[in-house]
Amino acid sequence: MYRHIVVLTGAGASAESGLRTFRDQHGLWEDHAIEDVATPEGYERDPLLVERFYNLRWQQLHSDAVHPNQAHLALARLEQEFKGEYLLITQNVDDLHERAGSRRLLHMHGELNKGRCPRSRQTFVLTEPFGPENLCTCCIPAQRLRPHIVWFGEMPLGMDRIHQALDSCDLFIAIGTSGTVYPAAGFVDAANHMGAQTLEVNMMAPDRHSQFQLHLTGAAGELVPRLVD
Ligand code: BJW
Repeated sequence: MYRHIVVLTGAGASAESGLRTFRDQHGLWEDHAIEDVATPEGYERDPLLVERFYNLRWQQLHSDAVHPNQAHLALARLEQEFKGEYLLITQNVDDLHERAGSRRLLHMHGELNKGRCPRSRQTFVLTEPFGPENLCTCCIPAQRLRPHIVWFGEMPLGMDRIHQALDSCDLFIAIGTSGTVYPAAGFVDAANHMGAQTLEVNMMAPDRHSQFQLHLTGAAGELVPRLVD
């Protein structure tokens, strides 16, 4: 029996909730240049363009059409029923894991629902999309909040806690991620190195497929509930 499970989710885990992935056909990077909307330099050049990109996604996330899917619900159930240590690391910036009931989770690439003070790094929950009125309350003069998103070249969040968990896990499961973005793409190597069992759930065989010991091929919404049962 397993004593410590670490789960990593990517955009494929939210695909069946109607949120676009990045690199699949019709993915977000088809319509947007990465260097324009997902780098600090792009934000410096054109903050309004970047805010618009995240505002559209914020609005979609808060539309009536978007709900947690069966994969999110099954992971919340796993967290509740599993007696050992558990950590869900998500690369996703949506809040569908929380809405499904997950609590022991870490958003390593930030959260769509938050803005961050560029000076103090304090975060603020966004109850509406970005605009000039989104100012921090921690500085004088108040600073305009930036998206609480980890862009390319920036340090992902919670890396100490992630490494601690990977160092002692005996099961590592990656769900719906293409394995193209580091450091998340390297977590499977750390888990293998520690002697953990490594399992991938994906619609197809992505970049770091061969690093996993076990593979489940198909839709996360169908496979994750079966895995948890
Ligand atoms: C389904 C499904 C269904 C579909 N069921 N499956 C050269 C070599 C190595 C590294 C680098 C390098 N040059 C630069 C780097 C570093 C860089 C990097 O990795 N670049 C690569 C592109 C080469 N990384 C960084 O800069 C990171 N920071 C960093 O490294 O800091 C230094 C550091 C050093 C040492 C330790 C620690 C840190 C920061 C990365 C920030 C990523 N940010 C983004 C955008 C912001 C968030 C947002 O706007 O939402 O995060 S990029 C984007 O990609 C987003 C995602 O979280 C991330 C991963 O994408 P994901 O989730 O895998 O989605 P897709 O679309 O790629 O894949 C979906 C998958 O689902 C597919 O496989 C489908 O088949 C599958 N799927 N439907 C199951 N129903």
